[in-house]
Amino acid sequence: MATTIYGVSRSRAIRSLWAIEETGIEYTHVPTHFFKESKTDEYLGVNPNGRIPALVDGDITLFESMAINLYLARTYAPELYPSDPALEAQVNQWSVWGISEIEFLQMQVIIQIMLHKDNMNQRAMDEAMEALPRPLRVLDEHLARSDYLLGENFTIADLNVSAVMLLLDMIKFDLTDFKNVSEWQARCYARDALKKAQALG
Ligand SMILES: N[C@@H](CCC(=O)N[C@@H](CS)C(=O)NCC(=O)O)C(=O)O
Repeated sequence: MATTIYGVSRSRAIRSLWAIEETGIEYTHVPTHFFKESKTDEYLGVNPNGRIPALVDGDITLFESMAINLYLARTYAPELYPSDPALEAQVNQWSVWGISEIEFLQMQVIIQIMLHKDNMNQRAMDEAMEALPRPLRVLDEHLARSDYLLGENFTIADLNVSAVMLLLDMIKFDLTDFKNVSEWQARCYARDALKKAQALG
């Protein structure tokens, strides 16, 4: 069965490139850039949103990084995906939390830096930076109890949340007050699969 993943590593596609590297399956990487290449008719046939990442795995075509990652882990990396429904619910909880509580805020800042750099809305940036400690405190307190989000082992929940948070570096958010978060990030970011995904371009 042929597996193809679309997207460049310096984008949100890193999340799914990291996940597919964790599975160890064979796949084809099509380094689709998010400006022009994601708007071709051919690519729009894969992801009608014109965004990266996207995955084609045999008969299945998927967009949305979190959905792709949950599918990849459940199908090809069961060690990263708990079978117990209560733990699976926590995987879903943290994955949704990452995009709704962290990504939403950090994107407010990134949009200003990347798209409006000559006319930045400083107030929007300040408000987002001031709002970030609230979810980060929740994460920090949770990680005081265990090395990873679901306990002692790295799971797709850790990958999904920490991959979202790769962008915190770009906005130079100071994590000094969130020691458990920084230590957990270091554990997650030391994984070989992430390094391989980052090297894909
Ligand atoms: N919610 C989507 C967001 C994907 C997304 O917005 N990707 C950006 C690159 S970081 C993109 O393709 N942008 C092109 C565009 O918005 O036209 C996901 O997580 O997969």
